[in-house]
Amino acid sequence: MRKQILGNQDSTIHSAPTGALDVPRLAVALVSSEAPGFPVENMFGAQGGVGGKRWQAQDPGPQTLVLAFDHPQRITRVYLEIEETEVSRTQELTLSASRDGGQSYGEVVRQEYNFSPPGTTFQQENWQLNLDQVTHLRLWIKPDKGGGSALASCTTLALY
Ligand SMILES: [Ca+2]
Repeated sequence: MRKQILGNQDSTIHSAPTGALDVPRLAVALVSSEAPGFPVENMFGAQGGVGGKRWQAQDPGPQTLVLAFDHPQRITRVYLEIEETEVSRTQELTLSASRDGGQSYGEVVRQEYNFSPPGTTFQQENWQLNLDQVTHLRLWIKPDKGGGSALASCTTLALY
């Protein structure tokens, strides 16, 4: 049974952005760590933008999120938001896709981004892709290339 409690204000928070794949319904998320109050669901809700609810890692260092889809998906665009208001850091990120049930992955995005608060605090990406038959999507984030104790986080990951 799929149900919604109409009196529950949280019920709208986890609905996907308009037009995006409904990731919570289509996939199982495997995440390397999750801080209390910053669950991975916050990446897939409609509430994004500056100050939006986010996922945040429990521990410093590299983190991996794998989305294992119930059925293979076509993905033509990935939209990502990451906010950092406190620490200057160079973040490394890769996005990889598997078409064979997670046995092997091909890298589709590799990127570095410099956060420099208070000037540069909000990363926004819109990657045009052409992926078919995706069984698993893997996001790897190393929050600080310099090896500092920064925490990985992500405000929005929307798939189209
Ligand atoms: Ca969010």
